[in-house]
Amino acid sequence: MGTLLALAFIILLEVEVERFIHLDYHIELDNMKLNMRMQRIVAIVLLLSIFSTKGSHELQVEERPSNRLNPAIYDDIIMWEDNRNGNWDICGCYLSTGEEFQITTNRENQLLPAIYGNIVVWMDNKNGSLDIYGFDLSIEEEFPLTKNPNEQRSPAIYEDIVVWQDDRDGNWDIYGYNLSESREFPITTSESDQKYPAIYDNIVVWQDSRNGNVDIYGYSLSTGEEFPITTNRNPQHSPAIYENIIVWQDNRNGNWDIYGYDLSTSTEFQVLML
Ligand SMILES: [Ca+2]
Ligand SMILES: [Ca+2]
Ligand SMILES: [Ca+2]
Repeated sequence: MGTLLALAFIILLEVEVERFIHLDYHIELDNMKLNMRMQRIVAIVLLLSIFSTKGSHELQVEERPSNRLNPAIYDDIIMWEDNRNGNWDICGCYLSTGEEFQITTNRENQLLPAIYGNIVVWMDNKNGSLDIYGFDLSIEEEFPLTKNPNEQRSPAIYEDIVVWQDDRDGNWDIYGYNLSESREFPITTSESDQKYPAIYDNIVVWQDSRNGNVDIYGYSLSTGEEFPITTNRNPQHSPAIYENIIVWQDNRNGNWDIYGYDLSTSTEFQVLML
């Protein structure tokens, strides 16, 4: 930086010296040379200002590290929530290249991303109550799934179905959205709270307190039927599902264990270390 400034100063001096020496000779030719020198000086000063601005910007980023929470992954893409701009946004990167990108810039908070294929969904506070929004990575376009004035949280996605927990009726229910039909539909509106949905193929599962304690329930998108997975009177929380297996955390033994249920054999089991 200092060297470049010195260079600009030297060129400026050269111009003044030439102006003095050639004052009475070849005035037109010298004026042309002087103009060219002046243009060089302007170009150097402009470059200096650009490098100076870029340098200070990079310094600010280094001085304020951001937090990255709640990752989700599909294929080569990892998504997370990121507060690098002083509020929570949805960011991601390609695992193979490390190239990062940001899909929301709204100053309110965007949180809890989930991803399937080219579609990223999250909960979004831009309208003053948490809503569910989506982003199509293939066309770089954002779209709302629900802007209901009550709260919607915890989205999950499988193929073209998005599910979430929804407070529009004064208690938590599970709602869904069919992306290919642009259609919202209720999955359960049972009284008391249904929360933390997960989805695989045509099965949606969640934690459900309709029996006065928290249980695990499920719903088949193909038959439209709801079914209990466990109604044990102790608490069962936070289900996850892959193929025919549902797993959750279970307090039936007085501490939190992991239990599971096999949909193909209708059997419950405890996940134990062998
Ligand atoms: Ca934001
Ligand atoms: Ca809302
Ligand atoms: Ca409910």
